[in-house]
Amino acid sequence: MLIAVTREVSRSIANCELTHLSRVQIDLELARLQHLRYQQALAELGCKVVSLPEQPELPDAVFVEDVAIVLDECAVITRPGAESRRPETGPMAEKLGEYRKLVFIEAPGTLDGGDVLRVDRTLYVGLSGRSNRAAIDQLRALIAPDGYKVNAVEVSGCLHLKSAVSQAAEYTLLVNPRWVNAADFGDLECLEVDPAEAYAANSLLIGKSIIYPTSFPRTRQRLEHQGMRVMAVDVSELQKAEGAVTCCSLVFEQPGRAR
Ligand code: CIR
Repeated sequence: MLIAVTREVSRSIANCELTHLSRVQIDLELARLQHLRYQQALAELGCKVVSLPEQPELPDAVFVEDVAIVLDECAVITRPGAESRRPETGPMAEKLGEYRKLVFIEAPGTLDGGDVLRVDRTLYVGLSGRSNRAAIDQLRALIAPDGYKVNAVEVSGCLHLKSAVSQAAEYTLLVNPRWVNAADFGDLECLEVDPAEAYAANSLLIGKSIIYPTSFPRTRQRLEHQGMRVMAVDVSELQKAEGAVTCCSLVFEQPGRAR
């Protein structure tokens, strides 16, 4: 069974971190409604949604992806690059401890889960404004004994690696080639976003379907043309907080699969 851990949208989301976007007004009620629909999409695709309560004082806490990386063998609790986000990790560690052994990224390492793209037993980790080499080295040491490879990837022009590239099918990545070099991903097939839709490279693969924002119709057409099953969700308000679809959940097998 797949578990999807989510967290309700904070009433303080208007004070979220912003790096590449200008602050515009966020409609909190609409953000919550969109988040609910997103969770319904996860449930429709077979996930058991474990929805955690709002953290009112932590504006970005809805973006749970950034505070942990859940593998079959353990959950890595990150040390987010933005200091304002570090208090999000404790409560998530408590929850994930119910499912996995916990390991931790420590100072001077900084790592956001949004910078980690896992394909089978390879983790591509973005060197971004949020994640550094010290954390990548720690991550490698923590999970190499379980047979994982950790590859650092240069990323520029966007917040996280997964703003630039995400998994759209078993061996296919959706990529914005202006922000990341497709050659860094070996033999994986790369489908490019439509050039008019820079932010369109973030899709959430669940089984053989993808949860995907309604705001990128041109790239969606490309995906559907490749035969991919797209479940479109409107996440306009979360996008104003520089969020996307992967960042609002932590999806993992319960229990972890035996190797
Ligand atoms: C931040 O800047 O940390 C949040 N406002 C957005 C985080 C989005 N996370 C993600 O895409 N993994």
